Amino acid sequence: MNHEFAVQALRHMLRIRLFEERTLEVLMQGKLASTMCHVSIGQEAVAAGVCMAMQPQDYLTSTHRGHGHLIARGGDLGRMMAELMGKETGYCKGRGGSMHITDMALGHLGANGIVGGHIGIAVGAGLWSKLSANNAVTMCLFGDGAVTEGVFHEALNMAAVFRLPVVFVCENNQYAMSLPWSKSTPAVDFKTRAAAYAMPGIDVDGQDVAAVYQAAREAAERARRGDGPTLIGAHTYRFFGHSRGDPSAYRDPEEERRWRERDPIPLFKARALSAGWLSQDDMAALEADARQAMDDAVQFAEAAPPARDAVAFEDVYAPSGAHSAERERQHSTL
Ligand SMILES: Cc1ncc(C[n+]2csc(CCOP(=O)(O)OP(=O)(O)O)c2C)c(N)n1
Repeated sequence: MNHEFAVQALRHMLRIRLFEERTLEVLMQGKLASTMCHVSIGQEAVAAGVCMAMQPQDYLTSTHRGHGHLIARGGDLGRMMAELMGKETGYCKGRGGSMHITDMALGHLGANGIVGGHIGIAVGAGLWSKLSANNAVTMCLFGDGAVTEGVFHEALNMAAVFRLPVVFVCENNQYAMSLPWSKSTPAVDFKTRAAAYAMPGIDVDGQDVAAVYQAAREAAERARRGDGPTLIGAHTYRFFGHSRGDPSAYRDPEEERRWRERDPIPLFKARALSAGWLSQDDMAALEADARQAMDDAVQFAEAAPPARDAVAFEDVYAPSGAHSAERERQHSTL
């Protein structure tokens, strides 16, 4: 923990927070292509801590609430905002929207609207890493709702049996839509759950970016050494409703107040200041820089042409030649 770490951690968290606040603003202005948009405000420390533990060659799989994961991985804010606005210059040429953003150049294998769907994809990536010895670890982020899906069990089981380099991170924000975590599963911590798969489990304070980073880094090092997967439960809270239009009437206002008191950004600022990692000036500069980046992103997106109907069916299938050439290459590597 030092100045460099603090700059990166705060930079990521501020960018996630401001990007999502701007997203809600442009949504209210009717500028998004779809009203389907899930923000992770309150959960920024998980995305930042996990992605900071990654190396350039690593992979990441993400969820319907995934803006923060890509931002912390270094995603392009302009292309993200353009995607949300349904513009030609967006990550998926404006055809995917918030829940399908992918950036293969960053090893980001895609956000996924199917709860738990990408846990299987992460295991596939982990298997590829093991077979090709590419020294990559896959960070697999999912919500607490995914823990009760069948694929969670199948994926952890297979990753454990093959000792795959995958780090499973449950971003436990306490609710799957309106279903509280306490009502969806018995009160078992992640350390105990992981023991059923003979892998280490870590329960961590998801509002503490340094703690998340340490847990993710330890797990990534273990995976890279060839010692197999780890399950991390990062306990956090979404400050807003499930998606736009959800006033969270099912939540106790007192519970919301308690969690908002543990907002990861002010918590980290106070710690960084008292430890001497950051000065007030450093923090003001980071905030100004993030605000400018949001203005640039919105401007880039607004200036772009809308997605074209004519390309709606492009990129759905790989060209047959390219597909078989790639398969041949992979088979020869195996
Ligand atoms: C397989 C599947 N079942 C149901 C849904 C509908 N759905 C969308 S988000 C969601 C809740 C997911 O909760 P969680 O995994 O905890 O993530 P969070 O929204 O809290 O980030 C549900 C049930 C879906 N998209 N996919």
